[in-house]
Amino acid sequence: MADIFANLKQAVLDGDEELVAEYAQRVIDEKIDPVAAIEKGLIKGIEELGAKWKAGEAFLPDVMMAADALKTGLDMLEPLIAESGATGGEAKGKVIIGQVAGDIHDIGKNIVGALLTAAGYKVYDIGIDQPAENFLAKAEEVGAGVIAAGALLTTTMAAQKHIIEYLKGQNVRDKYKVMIGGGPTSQAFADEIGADAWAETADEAVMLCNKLIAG
Ligand code: B12
Repeated sequence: MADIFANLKQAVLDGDEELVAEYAQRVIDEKIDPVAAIEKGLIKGIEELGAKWKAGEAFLPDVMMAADALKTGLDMLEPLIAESGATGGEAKGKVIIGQVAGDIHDIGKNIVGALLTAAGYKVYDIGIDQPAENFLAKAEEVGAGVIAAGALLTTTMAAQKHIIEYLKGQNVRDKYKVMIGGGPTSQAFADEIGADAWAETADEAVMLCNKLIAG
């Protein structure tokens, strides 16, 4: 089992889509835990490459290829995760998730969305580079209770703050719980901008969403 995770990680590091697909298929065929394959395999690969990029040992095209390879694996494994959450009954709640304006990173957001779906939430993913208005428009349309906004750049964190200000300006702040996340964010930042929750990982996002909905 550890082998397949290491292989997935290496295939992401190498930006080898075909190999990632081959190993992801093995995860499916051998009924290996897809969340573990994502967390211990795919994510480890992109994290290691990210560190190399920062150190000047890898370049943007390498990261782009690795991100594409990772997404191939994620696309194959996500349906398994969603299935595991198919409760057949009422959804626990509705969540709008998106990446804020100016930010196109979507791997972390997609994983958070997949785990929330698995946990029984109805997740509406509005995609990347989304202005505050789109978060609110979708939330109003479907009657969501939670708005989750991700930012991976220090420069786009301001857009998370803007979402909260926008909700206030529209007099709907109390209608929604706002959860934020992504690399440069922190609990201190969430407190500063008045977000209801900050999640460091996808697992934590699920736990906090349960709390937000219950509370
Ligand atoms: C892959 C990647 C890319 C890919 C993105 C592909 C894609 N489809 O997502 C590409 C190559 C396109 C890219 C582009 C850029 N990137 Co980039 N990228 C990365 C990298 C290597 C990995 C990010 C990732 O996917 N990690 C794996 C996921 C699973 O982890 P995660 O995102 O942290 O998510 C977890 C948590 O944060 C949390 N979470 C995430 N999102 C959300 C959302 C919510 C709502 C919640 C609750 C939780 C949550 O849960 C997740 C799972 O546990 C990081 C380095 C790093 N170590 O983070 C740099 C990094 C984020 N990128 C960086 C930069 C600078 C850029 C560019 C500006 C580069 C350039 N010069 O063009 C552009 C920006 C484009 C833009 N406008 O957004 C910097 C940001 C620096 C900063 N602090 O501002 C980083 C940190 C690299 C670095 N060390 O310099 N990038």
